[in-house]
Amino acid sequence: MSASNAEKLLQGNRRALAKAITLVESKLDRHRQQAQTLLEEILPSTGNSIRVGVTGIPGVGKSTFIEAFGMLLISLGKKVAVLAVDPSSPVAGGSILGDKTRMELLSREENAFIRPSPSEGTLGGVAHKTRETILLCEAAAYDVIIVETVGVGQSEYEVASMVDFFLVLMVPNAGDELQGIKKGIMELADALVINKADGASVTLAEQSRVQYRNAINLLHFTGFWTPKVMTCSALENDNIEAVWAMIVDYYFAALDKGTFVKKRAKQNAEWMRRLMHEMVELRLEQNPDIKHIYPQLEAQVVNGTSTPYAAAKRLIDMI
Ligand SMILES: Nc1nc2c(ncn2[C@@H]2O[C@H](COP(=O)(O)OP(=O)(O)OP(=O)(O)O)[C@@H](O)[C@H]2O)c(=O)[nH]1
Ligand SMILES: [Mg+2]
Repeated sequence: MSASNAEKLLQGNRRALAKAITLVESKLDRHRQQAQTLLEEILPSTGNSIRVGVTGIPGVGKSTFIEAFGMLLISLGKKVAVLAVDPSSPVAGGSILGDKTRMELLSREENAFIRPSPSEGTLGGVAHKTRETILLCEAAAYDVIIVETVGVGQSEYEVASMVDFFLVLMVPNAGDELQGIKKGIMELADALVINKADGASVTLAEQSRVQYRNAINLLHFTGFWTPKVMTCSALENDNIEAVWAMIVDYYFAALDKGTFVKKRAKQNAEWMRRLMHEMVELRLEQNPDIKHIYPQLEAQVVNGTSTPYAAAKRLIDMI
């Protein structure tokens, strides 16, 4: 990418941003180096956004919610980026946000940038280059970055580890209230938002809210923030402002307590660890000696002349 492209990116040019994201997602060696140079160049202009993760089971209303939420932010004069992280699970069948139609209004806004997730998988992770993409969007002066993922598989953990605020969308449900939610998710969430609180579901949504709130109280959170539980209707654009107000509250409280900065620092340390693992895996795959001897060692393991441990150890020692 030429210097002028980096400049255009910093000026908020959308084409330059799209190009930069394509560059960081590229698996070609020479692109990787260019991407690294670009990321270092823009680094001083990053960090100035609120990063919001949005997750929920298929059909909960993520796209509808992000459309309503995004339009609200646009009306407040914010620039909004929407990024998607695909779960590794084939359940979702590839790229989410493929249905840009569900964000019809938002996708037409000059101050909105919607980036679907690349559909192929990456080495050892579901996150593709979402962290790098967040930085690029920040360099292009986006104020709120929404990272969407479908609540199946491991992607929620990935997304929670790269955002400031993690929002879990729920549907109103009766009976065994906690059925639809994985226990771990409750500990990741900064807010549970029960969507579709409209029409005949208003009462049920309210009942769900009380039950989730009670469940959260049982978890005895000790930090400065206890996850909030609220209801909204993305379809009817109801209570969406309250969701934003809650995130703003969190933001200022977290800044004030110093936890905002600490959380990001911890996330960076975790990111470094992940990158190290990714690099080791890449080296293993690209090492010509390993490539050469691998089939032999595998055959030995299969026919019982070598133990899996001994074979793996021999390969690792070749790095
Ligand atoms: N009644 C009601 N329906 C809603 C609401 N939000 C979304 N829906 C409907 O629920 C269905 C699914 O909404 P989506 O926004 O596509 O849900 P999603 O979570 O993005 O679904 P996937 O992309 O498949 O994971 C659509 O028919 C929406 O119109 C809401 O607040 N109230
Ligand atoms: Mg959707």
